[in-house]
Amino acid sequence: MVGNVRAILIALGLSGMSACAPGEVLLGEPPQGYVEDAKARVAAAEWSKAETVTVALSEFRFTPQELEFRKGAPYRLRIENRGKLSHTFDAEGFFAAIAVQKVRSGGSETALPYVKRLVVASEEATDLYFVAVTPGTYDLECSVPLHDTFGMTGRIVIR
Ligand SMILES: [Cu+2]
Repeated sequence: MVGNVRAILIALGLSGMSACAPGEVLLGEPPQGYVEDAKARVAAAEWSKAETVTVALSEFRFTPQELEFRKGAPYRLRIENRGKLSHTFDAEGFFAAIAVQKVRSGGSETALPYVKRLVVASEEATDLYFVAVTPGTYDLECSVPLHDTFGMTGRIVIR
């Protein structure tokens, strides 16, 4: 991996845990179960009104542990790793329930990606710009081995 790639997107359709740079995420057709008209929803949203929500990753918790979003509203979710270790923001059900405008990390941006998991290195941050689409309650966890056992789990609600 290139040293200046600070956060990593892992796209659906790539094998196993292989990581790739933000520019290599899966684009085009949505994976099964994802929002199919994400592009139109992103285009229709009023991004100047996007609310910023911050979640911190550390050893070994998400702060806050529960995130809540309103259906139809645009957000910038800032995921900050304030810990000493790399952590992931793993919430596939949630990612399938939103329309992503872009992901920004380490100075690079990826437009209209389908995201499965975000990996954030120590003292780095990733911004996820999205519209909340499908109401529901979704599990959040860090998928680094044992981190969930140590308490890195959470919940995301779209109302
Ligand atoms: Cu972790």
